[in-house]
Amino acid sequence: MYAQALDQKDKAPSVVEDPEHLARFEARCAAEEKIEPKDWMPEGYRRTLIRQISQHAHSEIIGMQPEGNWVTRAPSLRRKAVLLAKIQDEGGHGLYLYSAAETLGISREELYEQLLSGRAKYSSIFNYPTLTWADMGAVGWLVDGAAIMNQIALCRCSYGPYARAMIRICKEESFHQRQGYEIMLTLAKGTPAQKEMAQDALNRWWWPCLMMFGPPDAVSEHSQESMRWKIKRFSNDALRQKFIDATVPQGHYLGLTFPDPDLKFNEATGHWEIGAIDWSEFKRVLSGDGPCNRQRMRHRRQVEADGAWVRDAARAHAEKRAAREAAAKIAAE
Ligand code: BYC
Repeated sequence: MYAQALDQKDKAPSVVEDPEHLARFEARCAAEEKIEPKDWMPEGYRRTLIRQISQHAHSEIIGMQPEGNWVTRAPSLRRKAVLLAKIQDEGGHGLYLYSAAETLGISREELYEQLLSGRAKYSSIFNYPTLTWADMGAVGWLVDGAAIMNQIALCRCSYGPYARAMIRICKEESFHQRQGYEIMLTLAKGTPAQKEMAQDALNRWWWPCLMMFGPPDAVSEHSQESMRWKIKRFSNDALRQKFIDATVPQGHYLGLTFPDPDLKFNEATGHWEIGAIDWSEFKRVLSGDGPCNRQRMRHRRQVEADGAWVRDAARAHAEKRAAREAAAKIAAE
């Protein structure tokens, strides 16, 4: 079912690893040791990390777009300042993550190229539109809420630079989640029209947020290996369930309902149970046919082209400076 969604990636030939190195590496992962950039690592581990960290970085950068849509229309100066700060945080997260990916031996230019050519993915969630101000609440509460659920576990990832980047990112994400919930709370306790706007946002964002955690465990291609290598600590379904259990009571506290007639609490297991997720929608979004995929990439390419002169100027300045320093060194000798 998912094969089609996966066919764009680089299927690099598998590398035969030295069994002694491999055994030592696996033992280090099992012993919860952090793997650092200069340590030996199997090619598959390196590739998996580049794939995941870069997908994560691209998500942060593309994720600025749906929120950027509301900067000029935020309902007050305070809301605008908070939203701007949040979007800047996302940009910062993208930069830490690109730096973490670079420690694995891939250049920033190559990472950008993979995004712009469509070879690298970014999170499915950012291909949905932000139609009303309540979407800023729903994105913070649900999208950042789902992100934290996934990322708290990544703070214990076996790869040191990724794990360390995640610690700071999670602190900021938790502020983002709270600001989103506070917007929802204000709307839910506001006029009937405001409450309706909050309900409509929850209706549209709920299912796509559940898809953020990735395909069901039974078809998750990378989970098993990533969990053995301690890159992932929990399976996609386990994190999805944690998110559902944490979020449903928050929605009920707002006085809102979830767009799922099958949602029910199972007293025996202590978990909320949901109806069937429409995985054909997830597959469609991943294959480039979501509501905003084309718009997001068009905008990203335009921004890249618009910024070319800045990169050229910075490069020319660095070259001039290096030449000046080299000349000064020769003169001093
Ligand atoms: N969207 O074997 P699986 C944020 C792909 S940013 C798109 O389970 P894995 C925020 C997956 O890549 C949130 N693609 O994969 C920013 C793979 O395809 P490839 C982003 C998805 O890697 C701004 C295939 O499906 N967070 O929070 O073991 C504002 C099979 O999946 C998705 C991260 O990136 C998806 N939702 O597990 C607000 C966290 N799900 O690569 C908020 C780091 C799956 O083989 N990433 N795919 O072509 C991860 O934890 C893991 O990569 C995933 C997937 C759980 C997402």
